[in-house]
Amino acid sequence: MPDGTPARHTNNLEHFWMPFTANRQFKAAPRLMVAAKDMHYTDDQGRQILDAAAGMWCVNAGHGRDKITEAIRTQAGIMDYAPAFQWGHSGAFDLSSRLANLFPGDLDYVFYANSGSEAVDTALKLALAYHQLRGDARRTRLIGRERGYHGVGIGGTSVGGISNNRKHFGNLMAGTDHLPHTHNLAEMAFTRGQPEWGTHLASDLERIIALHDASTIAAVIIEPVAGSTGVLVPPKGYLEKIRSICNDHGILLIFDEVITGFGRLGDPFAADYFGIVPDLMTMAKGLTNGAVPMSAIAARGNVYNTFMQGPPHMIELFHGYTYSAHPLACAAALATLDVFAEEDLFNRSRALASIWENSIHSIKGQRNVIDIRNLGMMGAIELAPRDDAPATRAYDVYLKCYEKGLLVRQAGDIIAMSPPLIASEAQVGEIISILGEAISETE
Ligand code: PXG
Repeated sequence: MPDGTPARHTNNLEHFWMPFTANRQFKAAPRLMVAAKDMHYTDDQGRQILDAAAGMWCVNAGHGRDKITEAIRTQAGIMDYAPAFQWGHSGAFDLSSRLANLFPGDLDYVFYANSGSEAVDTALKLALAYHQLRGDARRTRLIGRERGYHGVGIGGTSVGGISNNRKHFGNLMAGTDHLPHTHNLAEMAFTRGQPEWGTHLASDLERIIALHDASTIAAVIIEPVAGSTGVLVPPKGYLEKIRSICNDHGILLIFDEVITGFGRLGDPFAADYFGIVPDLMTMAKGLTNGAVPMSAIAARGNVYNTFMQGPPHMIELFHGYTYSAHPLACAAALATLDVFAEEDLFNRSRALASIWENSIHSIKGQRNVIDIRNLGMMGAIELAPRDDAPATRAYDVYLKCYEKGLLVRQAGDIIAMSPPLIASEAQVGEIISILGEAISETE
């Protein structure tokens, strides 16, 4: 220690309380990464690990992209930080114009936060305030969906639908309800792309509206393709029906595009892919290629303009973060958008998606595989749970993959994947071949 007192703690693995991790299990057999470039991580043993997860769904352009690294380095040397409250810097305005051009429809305004969780809680607050400012203050109810993941803020946890993420945290927000999820193995196992079955489940929104009355509902939040829970692809016509029910009842529709944004489905956003314009859209992850934390909320003109009504000297929205539109994040995001454009990565993603689909479905027939699903460059394989030991089979597959040099994600008994959009055809083949081996070697 600089002041001469002996260190109280040695540098070991004990003190980092790891998020969403079995801390004791991990620390007994750690997996430590030391470098990352393009499609690979390097671990502390010097092994190369093929990244089939884009880190955690975020490194869409692959790791260590020079242009992005250089932009961050340059910005750090020029101006490390600038407040975004009553103050500005050009990066924030440049980025917002670029994003507004990329967004579908009249999603023309951008608010910044630092994580998907903050983006979601911001979007929920915007929905509440929007209705209040319109004089419709009874609209306070927020509707999510079973198995939905909207981050870990109290708002996102409340509209989220993953039981483990909710059950330890008390009552959460009052006045939420949940649509049913759309997963049904009997009806849709091994579907390529969007299932035919399940469109009718959107009508449950009508049931929820009938129960609570439309006049009490502010917004519906939905992942266009549910990611974290293990890739649930929306049935054909489902999202369209949700949009039209929301329209009929004056309810805002929020698309949580934290995973689906920035080319994952071969379009800039899932909203483009499905041809649906939500009222608010959250994004994070791919926005900076994972290089600097940043998230954003896109709002339609009518939402933004609802706030721009009082005297011009008044702050219109009492909300924001110290690091909203952080200069390093703006620089990273601008460079990321350049990389996406220069390499035509969204179209590349679309072209690769059919190869991905054929490749992932080739695993059908392997032991314990009960479903395979895909859309764009997302995919998942569901395994039969072991009797009395749910999630252990997929965890074993996940570990075997790691030992064989492949990073995937595990959610319960599901293996989920989202390779960087720069993956070669050969690397897609390698991902599926290693995963297939790991599955076949797992009891
Ligand atoms: N919304 C969605 C749709 C997400 O997928 C968040 C919000 C929250 O983002 P932050 O940045 O606060 O984590 C997410 C995050 C996984 C996995 O293994 C998924 C996420 C994060 C980490 C792991 O599926 N999604």
